[in-house]
Amino acid sequence: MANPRILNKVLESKIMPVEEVVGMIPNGATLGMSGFTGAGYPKALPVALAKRALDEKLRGKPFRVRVLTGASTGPEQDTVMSMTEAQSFRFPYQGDAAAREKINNGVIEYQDMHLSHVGSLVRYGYYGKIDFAVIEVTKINADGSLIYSSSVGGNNVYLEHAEKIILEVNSWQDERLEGMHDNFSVEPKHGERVPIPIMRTDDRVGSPYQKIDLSKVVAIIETNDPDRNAAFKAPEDVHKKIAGHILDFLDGEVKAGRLPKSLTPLQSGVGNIANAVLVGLNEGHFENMTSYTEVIQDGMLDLLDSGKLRVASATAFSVSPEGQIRFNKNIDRYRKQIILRPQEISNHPEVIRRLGCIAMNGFVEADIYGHVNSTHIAGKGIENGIGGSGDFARNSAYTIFMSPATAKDGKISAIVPFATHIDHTEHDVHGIVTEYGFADLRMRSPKEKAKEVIEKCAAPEYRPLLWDYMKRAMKNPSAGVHSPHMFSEAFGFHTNYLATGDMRKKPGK
Ligand code: 0RQ
Repeated sequence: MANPRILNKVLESKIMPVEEVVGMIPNGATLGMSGFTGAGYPKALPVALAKRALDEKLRGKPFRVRVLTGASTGPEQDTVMSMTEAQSFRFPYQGDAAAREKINNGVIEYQDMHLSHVGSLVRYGYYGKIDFAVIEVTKINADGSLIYSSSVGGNNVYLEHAEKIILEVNSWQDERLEGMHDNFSVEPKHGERVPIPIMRTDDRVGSPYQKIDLSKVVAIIETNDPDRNAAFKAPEDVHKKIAGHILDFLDGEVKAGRLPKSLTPLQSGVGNIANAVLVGLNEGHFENMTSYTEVIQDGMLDLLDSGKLRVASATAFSVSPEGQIRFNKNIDRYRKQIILRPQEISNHPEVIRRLGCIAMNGFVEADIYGHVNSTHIAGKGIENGIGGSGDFARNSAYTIFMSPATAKDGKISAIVPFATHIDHTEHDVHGIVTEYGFADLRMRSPKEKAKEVIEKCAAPEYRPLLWDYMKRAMKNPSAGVHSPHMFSEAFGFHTNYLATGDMRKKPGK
């Protein structure tokens, strides 16, 4: 029986079982896949690639491919393709435990990249020839144009740039997603770009449909599989306190006349803390807000439901299974309030700067001078990646980073003398928040920032240790005066942790 989601006759004739399609992919191929958070990623071909990698391994033949995506994906892609070592190279973001382990063990090469830069880098050929674009869609129109599914991410770039196209038409995705996407590509060449005409969060500048070169399509795979996003934890006390400090800060900015009562467009990062801040905003008194962000998570749906948020622009959904049910139930209303754009537009510096966004993202560690590490544990192993945090941090009107003050039962302080990896420099960071308070770093010199960060954000048991370092550095002639640092001790917290399992305990003590 004909698939009502595939209305183009030429493309309909290309429907094939996934077992046949996987044979088209040569060892070493580069694939540009859809997918952003656990949304809109291909569900069938990655699993078939993983099986093939195992089969070939048994026969003593290598089979590995290079995988570029929008951002993180779901278990059918990152988990299985990492466990089977089917992916040899991964770009530009991941958030998967199996992928993380293989990356940190050197089995997968990973390049972590600002998400707004992906399009330009791919178009300029830095990743070589893209052999196949593998893109999940909700529907194919009679003219062959595509209706994307629950994410847009880098789809436009991979479809434009790849030699061949494989489409997965997923009947699980709600057909009423039609109309939510706003497809608009940045001019490929540097120097020939024109302004992106987004003046307000809800401006639509492109088309709900994606046109493609139909002659490049080599296969269509039919699927009926759910997106898989993890459920959010209910906000804990620590998260609620962090949210409270942020709300107080924003209140102060409204009172000072620097922000309107509806705030400026919100960008909220991934994870439980970011979601808790959205929950806090829903309980607070700001009204008529908008959001120019990357992902729509449950907290964003709450804000849309309560009417406090008028409109949200993003590139993907990252809703829990419960959130998904709510989304499908109210999709006709959400369609008027939510716009999904390519990640090069959702994260575009020009638009973020024009709108004056309020960026709120999680961090792994921050140092006393306000440098932020979002990505690396003890400066060596990757956690997830920078994602869009850099795009928003550099260009927003307000750049706030948030985290609990400690990790691993207090054995790790998130506030350290010197961050072991720096994703966001002191020049980008306006505020650092933990459950203990909000360090306002605007209008402060490095030494003034250090006082603010230690007093407002560090856990009480770490404050004396941080002051001890800071005071000795200030007296030490070789530590310098502007941003005093003693290189022999700057990573003392980390070397303690590696030696004793606790940043507070020196080896042998
Ligand atoms: O580990 O899962 O084993 O318990 O890191 O930490 O506290 O649950 O916080 O889920 O909000 O994630 C920075 C990772 C925070 C995230 C990060 C361990 C901790 C725990 C997670 P367990 P929490 P969150 C752009 C937004 C970069 C990308 C970004 C992130 C786990 O926010 O990936 O900003 N950000 N994208 O125990 C050792 C430390 C640690 C530590 C935390 N100092 N040392 N382990 N952990 N700090 C826009 C988008 O919308 C995508």
